[in-house]
Amino acid sequence: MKIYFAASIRGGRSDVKIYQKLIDFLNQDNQVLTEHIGNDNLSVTSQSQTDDKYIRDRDINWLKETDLVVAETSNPSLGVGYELGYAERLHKPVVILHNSTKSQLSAMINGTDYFKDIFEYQTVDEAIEILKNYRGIQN
Ligand code: 6IA
Repeated sequence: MKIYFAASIRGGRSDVKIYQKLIDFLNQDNQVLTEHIGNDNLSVTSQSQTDDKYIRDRDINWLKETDLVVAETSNPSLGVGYELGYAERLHKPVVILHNSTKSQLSAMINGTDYFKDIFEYQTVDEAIEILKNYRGIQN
């Protein structure tokens, strides 16, 4: 299945190693459309607004074609919040992984009935276990 993995980019890259491990796990039996999120060298500096428009439109097209959205929300990110709202509008299944020792999940996400699969985790192994047990993911 196609998976749209969403996580912080300009919101901050301190958890990139965690994103990498989650993407590697998901990619074993699925196709992660947004592998670049786990790339340690991804530049977060804007080139131009045209580039940003290209990125935004490409990401929304991937969101439209995906079977599932997996969002890591521990590092707050405007882009991830936007993607989650868009995924709700498209009625895409969404799994949210959150470590609340790092931040408190926004009320706008936690308080949205559509997001019923919000999972708390602390270690990457725990997060992978959650994904393994999620009925909508092939493994
Ligand atoms: O507000 P943020 O940058 O933290 O938003 C992160 C979310 O928006 C991710 O889940 C991505 O799907 C999407 N996103 C934001 N920037 C990019 C990007 N280019 N490439 C792909 N998806 C992105 C990053 C380089 C750019 C900052 C020059």
